[in-house]
Amino acid sequence: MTTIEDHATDGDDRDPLFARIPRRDFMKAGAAVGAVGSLAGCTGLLSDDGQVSAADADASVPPGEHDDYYAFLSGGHSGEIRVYGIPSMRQLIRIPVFGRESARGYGYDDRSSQMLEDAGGYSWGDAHHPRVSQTDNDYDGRWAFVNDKANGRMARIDLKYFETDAIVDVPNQQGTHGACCMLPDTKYVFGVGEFRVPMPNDGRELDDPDSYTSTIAAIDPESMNVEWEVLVDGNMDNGDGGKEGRWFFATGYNSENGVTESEMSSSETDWVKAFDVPAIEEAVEAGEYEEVGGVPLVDGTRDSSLNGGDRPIVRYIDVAKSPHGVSVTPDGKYAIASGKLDPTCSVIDIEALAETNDPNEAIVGRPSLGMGPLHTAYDGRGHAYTTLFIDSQVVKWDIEAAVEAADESEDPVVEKIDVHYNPGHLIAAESYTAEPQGDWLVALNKLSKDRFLNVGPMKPENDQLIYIGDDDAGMELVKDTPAYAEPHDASIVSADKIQPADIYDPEDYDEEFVDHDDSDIVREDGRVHVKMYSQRNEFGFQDVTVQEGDEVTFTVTNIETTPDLLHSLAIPEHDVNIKLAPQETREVTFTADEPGVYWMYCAFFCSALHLEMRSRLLVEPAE
Ligand code: K7E
Ligand code: CUA
Repeated sequence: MTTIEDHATDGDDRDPLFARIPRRDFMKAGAAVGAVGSLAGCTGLLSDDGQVSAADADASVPPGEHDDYYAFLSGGHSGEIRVYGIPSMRQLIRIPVFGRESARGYGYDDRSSQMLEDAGGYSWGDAHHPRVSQTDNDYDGRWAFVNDKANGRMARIDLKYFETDAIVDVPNQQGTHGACCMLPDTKYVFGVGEFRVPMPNDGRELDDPDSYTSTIAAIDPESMNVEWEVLVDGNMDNGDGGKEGRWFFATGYNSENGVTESEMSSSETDWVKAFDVPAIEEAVEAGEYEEVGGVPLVDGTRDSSLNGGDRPIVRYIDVAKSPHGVSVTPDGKYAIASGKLDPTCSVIDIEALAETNDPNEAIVGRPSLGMGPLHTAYDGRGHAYTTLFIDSQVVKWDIEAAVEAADESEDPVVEKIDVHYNPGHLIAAESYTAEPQGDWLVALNKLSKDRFLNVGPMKPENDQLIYIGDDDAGMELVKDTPAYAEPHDASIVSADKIQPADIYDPEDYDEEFVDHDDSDIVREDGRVHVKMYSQRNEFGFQDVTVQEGDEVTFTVTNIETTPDLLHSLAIPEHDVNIKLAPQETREVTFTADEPGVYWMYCAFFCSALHLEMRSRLLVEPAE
């Protein structure tokens, strides 16, 4: 872990070039400068006053060195997750989730294409909120989850292999927007329904918006089954779970039940809904639900009898106009909802919520921060960092000062920094856990405008790295990183908390491992099953002959045990392309409908004889 705390002081006999670099990072920064020669003026590491910026130097991550953190960024309507190293901001890999992706063969082999098919068969999704599973309020490195706002789905990414291994199509939800884990131990993954629609949405009722509904869904992280849902008034937007296993919070911007923009933004207040999860579980246990879409649906509307007694299952908290993000502070004390159309954030005292009958009494602070507050992250030192979409800034503020402020003349704002431009989310290292690291923050800016070379009318977005580790020196903008549309949210996880595998374990998948001696071709009633291994530089069969019209299945294993030695099976003109990492087996099924010769080849450049690694598929004309 690299942090910057103890800045060098006077009497230091080091080269003045490094005077601002903390002692224990001196070697690393020295290496960074050394790597590009001694002309520090050319390195980009000098600040205006001729000093090396400590944060700059520390963020350089020289060639061959590793980052301190993994960052999982959503890809928005690209339907994927991107993995960055922090602080280098290097993109390490992409993980396709809701759409096919040919480099990985995702959506091409039978297993992954069946998964996409079973989840609705859509070719894209809108991935917003990647959240990593936690145990005891800390990242456990097992899974990441991400929502699909476009089609009401939730996906799971297995962090052993950095690949999507489950997608659930959430019943009764059209747009699953907010996503997050029930903490401390990821008992559920919550999907937060945004678009209100008729239930059932089968055309019998179209134009009665008051009867449209939205729900939150509690999904079991192991089985990915939807355990229960709660019906609410108004819509919902973002969500976050408390740290103690009781509360879940969701913002909503359409308490008006409107369908036009002006209807949706007419009311001066909307709600944060606080879900009392154990109370909901008791209601489910007691059978107090209706089964809709195959899942227990609990009535959490304001008029519901379940909201009448001492222990309402959903508390409706009035907050200013159309709030957007909500996140719980690392100590679990507050849920902070951002105003979006109002310059304030609402600070909700979670303990007070449990003790009062009037949920509005739980609002203990309402700092005025600037225009367009959207999302808030934490450094673990009592500060909140909120994006200001309209002001194009990140504002750092003191949480307890905002709570103690007797009136609005007491300003909890510590500092503002310009970002470029129009930030949506921001994320600080481990901000979603009980112990944020407090060093790096990334602002996910929607517009880059002129920050990069012009690439035409569709500009990249701009993910900016900001150093927040020095409260005296203030926030420091360190890096611009162009991003393809469209990162929304991210999770930043210490590198040592994730232990990806180097090669596959055949125990982890159902396909039959095909070793040297297992190569086989089984023919039966117009079906051909080819089992073959792959290794440098050959497939198990030099030729495979089938009949026109045969349904052909290839089961192929990469029997290599050397990490990073991938093969693939690509078949021209059959839309076949499966990726085979070491010890991985995949199956692909297709119809051989055009007679001819097809060179099956390996698409990963695996050795000097890679080009020769090809076999023939011979399709004989039908008689
Ligand atoms: Cu603000 Cu989906 Cu979290 Cu986008 S949401 S920015
Ligand atoms: Cu195997 Cu190229």
